[in-house]
Amino acid sequence: MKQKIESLISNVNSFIAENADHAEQLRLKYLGKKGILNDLFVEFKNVPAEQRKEVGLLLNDLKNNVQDKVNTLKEKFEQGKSENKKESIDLSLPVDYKVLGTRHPISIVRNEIVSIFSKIGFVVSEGPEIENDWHNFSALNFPPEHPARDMQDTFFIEKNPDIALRTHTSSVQVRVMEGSKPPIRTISPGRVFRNEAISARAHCIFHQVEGLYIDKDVSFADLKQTLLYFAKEMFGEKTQIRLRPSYFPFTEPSAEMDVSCNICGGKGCNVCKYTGWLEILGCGMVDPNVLENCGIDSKEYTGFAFGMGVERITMLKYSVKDLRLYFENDLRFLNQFESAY
Ligand code: 2NM
Repeated sequence: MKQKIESLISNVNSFIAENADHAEQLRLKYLGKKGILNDLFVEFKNVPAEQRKEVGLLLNDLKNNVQDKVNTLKEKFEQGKSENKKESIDLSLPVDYKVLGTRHPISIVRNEIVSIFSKIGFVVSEGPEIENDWHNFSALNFPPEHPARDMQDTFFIEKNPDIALRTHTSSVQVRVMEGSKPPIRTISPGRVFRNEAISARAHCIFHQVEGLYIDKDVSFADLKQTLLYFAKEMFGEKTQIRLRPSYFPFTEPSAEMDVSCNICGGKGCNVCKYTGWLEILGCGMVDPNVLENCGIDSKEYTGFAFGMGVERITMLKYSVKDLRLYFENDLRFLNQFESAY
């Protein structure tokens, strides 16, 4: 037993701990309820009388050594901890700052358009990007032979002539009209798809925001005032608008809206091609056929609608010269945009 205790003492003295847990493990191993020392004290009862004194002293040595070792180790690790703490609030250390991403310019402008119309009671509606012929064309008064229905202009799914990628977000508004009663005041932002060759000015995927307002006695004057409010909010208080007659299958009468060029202030520059005006959206009074197709009584209700391309407005707002930049995800381009939106 004497030898056993001596070897344990030397184990304890050479014990190495890497952290406070190790020190605690040492304590439990020797001083715990089921620890080595308890076992040894039980064994001690059988030690012959002439050895008791010597073994007893050794046992006490072992106990004290363990106790001392554990105390010193714990003290050491405690101290280490508080030294670490001091370091963690070292105010002279350089900041480990994270580089924040920026919002995509298309999202910034889309959010801004939505927010301008939200302020006058338009609520956002969304719908599927894969649409059937009814919601994308027929309900919107497109005649059966309209060129937009051609494979060359529209992406059809699996050559199924009934299912295609939506070519405008008016399809969302057909769904809104079918599913609710006037008054309707809604705005539909979203991606649309057209089978076009990609260039600096055209892309097969782009973003639209379309608006729709239906109620009793909605007039062209309401349309004009709403769009004037939008133009001033978007391009500045001094902005003027003009409407030119146009044609869309789903509106009658139809118009295209220009805003005064805010780059040259209307004097003429290369952005407005020396006209002083920039075309930004299409609009009109919803054709009574469209209202009827969607289950709205065209004798009781009238409405106006408009649609704009987010890429084009973003180009004007940020002088972006090539549409392809929006899709390339080049950080040198994207990092130039910062916004609260
Ligand atoms: C435009 C131009 C004119 C339009 C029409 C509709 C609907 F669903 F109410 F018939 N939504 N959007 C519309 C009208 C869109 O985009 C150039």
